[in-house]
Amino acid sequence: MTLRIGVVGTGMMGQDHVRRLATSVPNAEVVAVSDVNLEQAKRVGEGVGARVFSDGHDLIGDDQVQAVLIASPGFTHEEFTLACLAADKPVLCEKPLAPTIDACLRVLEAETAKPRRQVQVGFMRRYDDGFRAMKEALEAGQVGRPLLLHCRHRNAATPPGFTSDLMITDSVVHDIDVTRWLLGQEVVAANVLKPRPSSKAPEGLQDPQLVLLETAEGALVDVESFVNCQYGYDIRYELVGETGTVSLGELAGVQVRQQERYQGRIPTDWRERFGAAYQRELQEWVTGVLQGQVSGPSAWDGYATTAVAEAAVESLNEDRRTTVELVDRPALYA
Ligand code: ISE
Repeated sequence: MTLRIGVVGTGMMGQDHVRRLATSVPNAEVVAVSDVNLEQAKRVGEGVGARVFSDGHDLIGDDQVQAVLIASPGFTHEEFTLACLAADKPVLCEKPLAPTIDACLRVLEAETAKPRRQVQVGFMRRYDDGFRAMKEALEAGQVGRPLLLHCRHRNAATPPGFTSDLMITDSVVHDIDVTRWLLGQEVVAANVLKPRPSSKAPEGLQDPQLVLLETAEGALVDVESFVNCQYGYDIRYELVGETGTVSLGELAGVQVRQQERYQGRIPTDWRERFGAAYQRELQEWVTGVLQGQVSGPSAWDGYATTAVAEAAVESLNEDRRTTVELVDRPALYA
């Protein structure tokens, strides 16, 4: 059986997903792509023999399309996800589920009217071997009760127009999701500290930031978000428990020791660092949908993460600790 997929958005991530779905995910076929940039959509669509639309709604309504992957800009996610729910089509939506709490709640409302989950959010770190091993070590009791989580999230450079708020809503959202998933606790408060901005960052960008999160059971999480670090894409984690620590391997691949030096590769960006995670994410999504179930990160995860991100942005802009209030978790996401 093959899942016929439509991909909304053919920018950087859309192209990456189309290529992977078309070439290396078993039982997946990309039958349609859409983008407001029609020329780009045509180039991407022609490469895989897909039909091409300029409007994502037309793609979602197309009879050939059985399931939808949304990789368009964040502000369009709500309308396309709601359209997929209205058309009864499973959807994998890139993060964020939607940029505001209210928009996420509208998606929750639409999905909870259904008997089963249909929405998955693209928090791909949950599919990474290293992140999974950290969670397994914690759950096996190897380090005792978790107390602290140190997260480093560095990008080499930002695209034009990147803002201080986006450092949280575009980047730190992943660390918020990992915190909730790894520790199995909601985040209840945020406090953003602002060191001296790097002279290598564009004028006016508060880069780096230190985002402090407090969890419901009192663990503390510090996230360094540094998006113009210059040297590559660098993700590091250390979980500190009562009896030990778990660290995420720093560098993927091999390290060469030679002539009194050692060398290893630092990824260029997240597509390289998390390539295997994206692969597994798509594969599990396709297999699940073909079996009639969607089980990856849920719309609830998307909502909770956006709620924490909103609180953190408020802290960033108002220089104070902010708290997070979530609505009751609907039974669909128990
Ligand atoms: C980017 O949009 C992503 O989603 C990456 O996973 C993240 O690490 C990066 O910081 C974001 O800009």
